[in-house]
Amino acid sequence: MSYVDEVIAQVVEKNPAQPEFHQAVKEVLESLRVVVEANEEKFRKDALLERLVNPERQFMFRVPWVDDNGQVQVNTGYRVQFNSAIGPYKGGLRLHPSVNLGIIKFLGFEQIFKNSLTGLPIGGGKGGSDFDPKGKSDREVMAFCQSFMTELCKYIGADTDVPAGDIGTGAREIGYMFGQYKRIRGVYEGVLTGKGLSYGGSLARTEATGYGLLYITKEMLKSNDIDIAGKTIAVSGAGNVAIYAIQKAQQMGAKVVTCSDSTGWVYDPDGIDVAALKEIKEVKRARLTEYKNYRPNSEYHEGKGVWTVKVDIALPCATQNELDLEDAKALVANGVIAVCEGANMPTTLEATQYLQENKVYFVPGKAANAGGVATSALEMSQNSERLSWTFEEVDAKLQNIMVNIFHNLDDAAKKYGFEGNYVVGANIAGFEKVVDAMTAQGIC
Ligand code: NDP
Ligand code: 2IT
Repeated sequence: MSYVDEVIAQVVEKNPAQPEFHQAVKEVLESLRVVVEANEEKFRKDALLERLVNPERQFMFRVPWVDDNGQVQVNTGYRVQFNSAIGPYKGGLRLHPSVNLGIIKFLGFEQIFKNSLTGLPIGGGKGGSDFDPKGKSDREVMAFCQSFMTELCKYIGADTDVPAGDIGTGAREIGYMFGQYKRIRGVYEGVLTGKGLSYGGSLARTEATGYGLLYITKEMLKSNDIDIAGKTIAVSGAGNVAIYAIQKAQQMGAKVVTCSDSTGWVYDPDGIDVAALKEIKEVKRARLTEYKNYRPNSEYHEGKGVWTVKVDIALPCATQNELDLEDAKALVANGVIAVCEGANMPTTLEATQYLQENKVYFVPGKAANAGGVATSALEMSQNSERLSWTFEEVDAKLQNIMVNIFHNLDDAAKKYGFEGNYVVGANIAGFEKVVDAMTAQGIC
């Protein structure tokens, strides 16, 4: 059995009931086959792949908090410190009822290669809890966040591990967590990113993931002689990534006709009204059913359906495995040109393969959504020098980073004979720097 197959089999056997983690490992290791085979003897001797797929450290802890009825609730908290070869652990905190160890491990594993692709000195980590912020009062969210940080603060720090937002963790939650960290540890430091602007946050971090997705999408299309202006786009999700992806797509002259949340989706033939979407999701924290009140010409549908709309470009920006083989077939039948992932692993392995076989340009999340964590790293830099850069300065750096990511992965794909396969390109380009750093640092 080849070394890659051996390690994949080990991961499946040793991590039962963690299908998302298996999926992420399979995608990465399959892509690395060509590099691993060229170095098989050395990598095997050094157990390089075994070290790559085993987190350096993982924490699971009890998070008790009191709800508005005086009832004690108990959630589970997680932080997986996956790989610190190229910098302090860096990655978001997901708050969603579906969170479990396997989900956090898949996200932490992806984060290693994503962070490497940014070219910035950040290692891979991820955390979160099965707490559901939806429908909770501000006081309940604060009680949860304070309890969560009371334990988490023992393991993180500006030079060791720097968490940030993800699904369910936005500016409000980061604020409550930062306050509790400062109170317990007694240090004012950049231990979290995505902070508010009044206490060390970076301009453009809120917009960064969505904007970055569009910067790389535009660059990828340009290098294939396609102009993004005038294209029709389907976006899924209606959260942080989706909102700013829609905004930037519109600024680039494209028309985004859909968005979605966990209960339904919107089709707006005139193009999504970003101001309305922001008010519904960021201010009122309401459902998308409200969108029709702002735009009578739009349609609201219960359930799933974004990928059935005829579009040129699809940008999945909600959650993992939200675009399956059936969706990929519908997109291809409707003539889709490109799929670029705003979310982490939103496309199943079968769907990815089908899209690639049908000549759809496909940019994987670890490259396409890296603008968020890249800008988090820029927030860390600003915190370290105790200065704040302008929006234009941060945005210009972000654009530069996304353009470089595209060319690095495009070049890596070409170098190994996989021209146009951006999945292989991203995994190899991300892997090379991590392997270099791991090898230089000896067996650890
Ligand atoms: P938000 O919580 O702001 O928004 C998530 C959106 O996706 C919401 O519209 C939510 O609907 C929908 N959603 C979440 N879970 C599900 C589900 N199980 N089924 C259907 N819809 C769902 O999160 P973000 O926008 O920050 O994150 C979206 C994706 O982007 C995630 O995969 C995240 O890991 C990834 N990402 C985020 C980055 C960031 O900087 N925030 C950076 C890089 C990647 P509802 O409101 O109904 O829950
Ligand atoms: O998946 C991701 O890259 C994020 N949720 C952002 C992580 C970060 O540290 O900004």
